[in-house]
Amino acid sequence: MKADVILVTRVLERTQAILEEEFNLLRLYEAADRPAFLKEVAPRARGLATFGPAGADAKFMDALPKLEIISHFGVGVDSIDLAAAKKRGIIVTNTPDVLNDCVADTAMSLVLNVLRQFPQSEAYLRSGYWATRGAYPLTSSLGGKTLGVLGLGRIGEAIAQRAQAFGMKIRYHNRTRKKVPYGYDTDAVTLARNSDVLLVATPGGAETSKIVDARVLDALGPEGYVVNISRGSTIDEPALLAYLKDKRIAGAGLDVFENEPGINPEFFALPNAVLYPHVASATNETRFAMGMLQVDNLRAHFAGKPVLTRVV
Ligand code: NAP
Ligand code: 8YV
Repeated sequence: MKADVILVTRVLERTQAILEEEFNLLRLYEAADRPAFLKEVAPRARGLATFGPAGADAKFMDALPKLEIISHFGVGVDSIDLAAAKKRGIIVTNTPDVLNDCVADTAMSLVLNVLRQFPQSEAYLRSGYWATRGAYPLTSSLGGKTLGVLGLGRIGEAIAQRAQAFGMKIRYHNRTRKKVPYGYDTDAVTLARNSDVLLVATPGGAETSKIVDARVLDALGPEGYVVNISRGSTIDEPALLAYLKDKRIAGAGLDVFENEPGINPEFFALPNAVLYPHVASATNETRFAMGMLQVDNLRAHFAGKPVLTRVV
């Protein structure tokens, strides 16, 4: 008997084919009437496959009394009510590690692009200004600068390794100090004060909400840069916009925003911001690996084995 698993959105073709083959797939994304769909599948839905921001709140879980497992696509589980899942004894899994390299590559490209202004200099060339206005203005080097990693976890460590290869010095702040050869700061403000580039790689959610606020941006100062690959919720966005406009910080490189994908249009007008549409893990290879880990967690659970990457 195939287990009944709700899928919240269509996934990569190869992963979708595997899910179709191995599970009795209940396609929530095809339902015109979502509450009616959930009511109909409630007596048999034992699994839920969630994707990024399309997670599961307590109300969603309450509608599914037979739910045993939520297998999430993505390492960040801030879109899932973990406390509600724990209370119900629902297993939650995520997709860590397989995306570290791609996310760290993306983070380094943001550091490079925001300091060296490569996107802006290319736009300058494409506008024909090279011939009419002369050379593009000088920018900032990476070598010798300090990268402060706020959230030195799996991804933060992969970023630190890459930044060292670019000649950067590393500092970090976590709640728990680690055995690593990097300077430790006891809070985000001190880390920002000691860094040229503040790289945010914490999880999202209530614990880290606006962990980068005006005080942290003040500590970073007019020569400092902020790069965010965590979640939009970790930065006080109105404060960031004001600091970028007034040049109270030098620049920002952002892969994540509040209200994605309908981000605040004020970002579009900022010459000192490099903006990506949440693409840090978005390669075919990595997204397939993430999908397979999501599938493997469902496979393990319904085979009566321990899941591979349990969160709660
Ligand atoms: P991880 O291994 O759990 O690392 C998170 C780090 O943040 C830990 O070192 C943790 O240390 C620290 N941290 C947690 N809460 C903190 C707080 N309140 N203050 C200071 N530090 C805190 O997670 P990961 O696999 O590296 O992933 C990190 C996050 O990156 C994900 O949760 C996700 O939101 C984001 N992400 C984004 C993309 C993207 O596409 N842009 C892709 C993948 C992941 P302590 O517990 O000791 O504090
Ligand atoms: C994905 C992510 O873009 O893993 C995460 O936490 O943010 C990214 O890898 C996301 O899960 C899909 O929207």
